[in-house]
Amino acid sequence: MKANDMITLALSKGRIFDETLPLLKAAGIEVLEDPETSRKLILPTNHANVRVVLVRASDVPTYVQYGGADLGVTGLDTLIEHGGGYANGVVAAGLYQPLDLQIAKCRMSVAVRADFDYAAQVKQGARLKVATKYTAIARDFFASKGVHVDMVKLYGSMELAPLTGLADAIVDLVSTGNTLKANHLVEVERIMDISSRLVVNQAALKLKQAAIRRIIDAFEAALPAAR
Ligand code: PRT
Ligand code: MG
Repeated sequence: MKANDMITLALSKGRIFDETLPLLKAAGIEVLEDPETSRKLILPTNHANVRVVLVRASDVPTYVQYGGADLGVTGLDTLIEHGGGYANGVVAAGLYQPLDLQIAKCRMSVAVRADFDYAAQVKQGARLKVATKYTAIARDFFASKGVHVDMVKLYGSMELAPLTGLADAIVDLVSTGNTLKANHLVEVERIMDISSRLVVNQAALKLKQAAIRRIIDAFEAALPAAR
């Protein structure tokens, strides 16, 4: 088989891998190794010409944009941050976004300590100290509201920032709300709903049209809206 017949799909371990498996199955593709037990970063499938590469969630758009993978599955949050914000729409050159896969759903929200009067601070025009991993989304959101912010970039455990005085507010993903609750934080604004998207390298789509189309079509047919 020629190397350029190979289809490479980039996934991250955890919820994205787990929730993409049923879609792959609908496309007749089965991953032959379990990423939780295997140390391999390239996983074979039951199709000799389809393989899965495991990358960090935030690296999926990069792999697909630059052709390290033909397709990938990534959260809208990660996709927007990769594109530098949503003020100009969700764009990244060479990245085709054919499908909302409706998996790994959550929302991007603003949260504060239960004893912090967010509404009053915003109304007074106070400068807010905001801690987040999602600086582009947070910047665009507060700019659209005309709220001035000092941004503190964090890489994890955002919930700790308001509890330690590092920030007034956080911008983070919320699913059940249990993490906020456990840390005495309350959600004060919902910025956007988040789900995972299929992303495709535009050049690969042209070169491997038939094989990639087959996967996109099978994923699409397996989505809840199509049923
Ligand atoms: O974890 P790592 O640093 O390796 O990377 P990552 O966090 O980018 O990857 P991963 O696998 O954790 O998340 C991948 C994608 O899943 C994200 O980009 C989102 O699009 C989506 N997703 C869906 C979530 C959640 N739900 C979610 N609840 N990502 C993270 N969370 C976290 C959230 O940040 C918070 O800490 O879970 C906590 C809140 O959950 P609840 O249920 O307590 O509200
Ligand atoms: Mg995570």
